Amino acid sequence: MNRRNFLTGTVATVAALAAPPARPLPFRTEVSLKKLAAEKSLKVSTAYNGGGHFDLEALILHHCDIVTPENALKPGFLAPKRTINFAFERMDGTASFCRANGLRLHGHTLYWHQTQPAWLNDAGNSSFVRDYMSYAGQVMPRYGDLIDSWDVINEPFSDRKAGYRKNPVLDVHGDEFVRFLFRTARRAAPKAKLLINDYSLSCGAAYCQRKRDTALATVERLLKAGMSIDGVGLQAHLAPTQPVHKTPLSSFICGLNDLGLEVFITELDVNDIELPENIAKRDKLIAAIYKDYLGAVLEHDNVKRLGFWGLSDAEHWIVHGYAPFKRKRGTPRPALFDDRYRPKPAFFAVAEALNQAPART
Ligand code: 9MR
Repeated sequence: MNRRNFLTGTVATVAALAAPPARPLPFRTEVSLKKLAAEKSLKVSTAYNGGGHFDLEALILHHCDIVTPENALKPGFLAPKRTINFAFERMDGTASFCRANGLRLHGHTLYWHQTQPAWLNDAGNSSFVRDYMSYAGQVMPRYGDLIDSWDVINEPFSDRKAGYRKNPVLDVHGDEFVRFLFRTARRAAPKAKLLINDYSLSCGAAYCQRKRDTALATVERLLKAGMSIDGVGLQAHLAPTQPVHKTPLSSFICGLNDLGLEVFITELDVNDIELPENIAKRDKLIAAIYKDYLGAVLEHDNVKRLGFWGLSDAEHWIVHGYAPFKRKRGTPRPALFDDRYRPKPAFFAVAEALNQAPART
């Protein structure tokens, strides 16, 4: 082999390593959500719980740019007790899958009251600040080459009153705690976009309006106090019982834009509670909910990412996990693909919404 052949061979080998062969999809389709989204300057993400699901990974590669570890980056998962041996195995597996296939990561989450371990949830503890900084310093840089963004704090706002939810740190230390978390995150993940992420921001009911008002007022106050925040994550766990109200949702997104903030749809899915049992009818109604929602959000230039909380019914929290409300008869069908990874009307509705979205900058 001469030098030229050797070099060409090396380049080909490196290229082969960098771009593994496409995986066969469990069904045939040319439509790729990430390609449609790219035409509108949007990225597509999905939650994935890791564990090497071959068919699901093929779907993720075909449709997504970014993976959100569904559970593996939660403090309660990584370090349920004070320890120096964090449970990195599941997350390392997901990171390898992303690294090998050119996918990026969305970090979820640095703080979430619901699964927070006690040792990272007591601001009265004299080692709390040191513990949190050390936790962030161990976890965030480990995936720094892959991370695009972090939910620095997840679900901080109350469902019952204006302001933060009642819990051991937020209720007592409020802004001070949030500013500490963002400072810590900025230090440990300097290249990542840093977000506040929350739910119940899309509906027309009074409690959704209160949360939107609280979110907007809070980020404005934090920005004025000098906190460095890049955007807000809209979870978008939708349900026919909490219909999306386009006008207030749009003015919320515009309000965030006026503050210079980006918006990330982070956890889109549809809970089919109270929809008919007949699958064809149900799927059509689910698809319409996806389409209506995207019709409301995609026209805004500051919406930068379309994120699903799982692509398939085969591994979906509403089907298999704990969901606070769930249909009584018939298995839920919340995702774009069914439990055999076949596209459902919701998938085609999302593709159509992306096609119809106005050109964006
Ligand atoms: O989908 C996640 C499920 O597998 C977990 O059991 C649960 C508790 O850790 O969290 C679910 O994900 C939630 C996300 O982290 C925050 N927003 C609401 C999501 C659905 O409950």
